[in-house]
Amino acid sequence: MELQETVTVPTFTDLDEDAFLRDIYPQRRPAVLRGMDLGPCLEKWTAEYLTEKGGDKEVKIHVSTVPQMDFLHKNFAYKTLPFKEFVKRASEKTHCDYFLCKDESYYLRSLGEDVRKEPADLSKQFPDLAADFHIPEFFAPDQFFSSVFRISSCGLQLWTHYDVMDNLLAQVTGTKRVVLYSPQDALHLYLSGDKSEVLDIDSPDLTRFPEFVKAKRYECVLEPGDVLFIPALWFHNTLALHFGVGVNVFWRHLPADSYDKKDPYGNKDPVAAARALQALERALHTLDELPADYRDFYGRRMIQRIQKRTCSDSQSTTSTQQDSDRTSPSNHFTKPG
Ligand SMILES: O=C(O)CCC(=O)C(=O)O
Repeated sequence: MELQETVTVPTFTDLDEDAFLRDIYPQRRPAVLRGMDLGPCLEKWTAEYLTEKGGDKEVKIHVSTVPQMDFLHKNFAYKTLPFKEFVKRASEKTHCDYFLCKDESYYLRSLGEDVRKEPADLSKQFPDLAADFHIPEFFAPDQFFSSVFRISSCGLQLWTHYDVMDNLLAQVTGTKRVVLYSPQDALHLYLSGDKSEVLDIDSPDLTRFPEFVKAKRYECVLEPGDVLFIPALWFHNTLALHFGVGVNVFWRHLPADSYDKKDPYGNKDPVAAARALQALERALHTLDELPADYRDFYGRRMIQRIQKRTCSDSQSTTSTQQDSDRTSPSNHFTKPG
């Protein structure tokens, strides 16, 4: 694919908490942090060690006949295996024991004890291994949301999606390519909920997804010991270049009550955003009362109003109360119910 602008995510070496909070965090842009103290996991977490220490705990995993996992069309199956058997299979290329085919791919995104209610926490689900991993102290303890094991077969690619919390993705074993897109490119990513419909980001079908070339691609390759800061709402797509073990840590950077309380994954839209989206659905439903040419006209007026009011790269920031009064006879779009 030509034309898509590509940017390398900047790498910062030996940053301490003060430098991160002063120089990186406020930019709200991804950054690779190198040389952090992640603890003994860096030497210890081989497939053999994880197999031995992780034990027989049952884990729910994704298994797929192809390495490119697709959540929208569900080209994978959820299966359960003892942790040590899962690690063995994820670290080998072909399997004697398998579910779907000899060279199937595996992925673990660890879950909480009660998967519907509790976020994943390494210290609860894998206490023996958690002691090996030191979480970078870049946020207050009460902002902590979850720590999630990410273990993948070589070649495993995870679909492009966003999460609603700030995230440090630590690569412990193996290397991983990560491609990111800014939240400001959301309209070029063909979203279905929190996921992009463009599955093959390296060779996209531009007949189906012509706008995708306009999305700026941010890219990095994480080496063992690297930590990628993924600000909330930044889209990311990961590709394991080897058998890979990592941990990611989500933390809340908005006030705690902004988040959906029933969200063990950290990917439900903030409460106010969910309400606004519902209000939009109601507004669209109301437009259905009109003939097509009126729907088209008022739809365009709504788009203009939304752009002016919300997009930081439109003129909205300079729009006056007079503009806003002129474009909207009533203010009901600004106060979703
Ligand atoms: O590293 C991976 O496998 C996926 C990471 C991810 O999606 C995340 O940290 O939110």
